[in-house]
Amino acid sequence: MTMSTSPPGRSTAATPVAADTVAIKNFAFSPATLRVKAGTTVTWTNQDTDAHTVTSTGPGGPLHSPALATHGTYTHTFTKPGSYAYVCTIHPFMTGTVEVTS
Ligand SMILES: [Cu+2]
Repeated sequence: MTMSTSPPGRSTAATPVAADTVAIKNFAFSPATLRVKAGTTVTWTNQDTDAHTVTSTGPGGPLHSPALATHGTYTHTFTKPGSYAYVCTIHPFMTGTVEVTS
């Protein structure tokens, strides 16, 4: 049989992942939910051939990337604890969250 099973490490998108990088690929943010400590600089890298943005949802959010070309990067340093939701404004179905802990 050629059935492939997911390794346990590759869990669902909703599980927070402790890291400081987010890949944008296949029209999704990976990991979709990132958990970092306050003061962490997070880097997004676009690995798709389509342009994407990293844009906070709601007013007053800190994330406002330009349209990122292939291999383009965007960084932001999160100084305050909280939950920061964002989308790609070009593809609003692409959503992500950064959870910042103290
Ligand atoms: Cu996009």
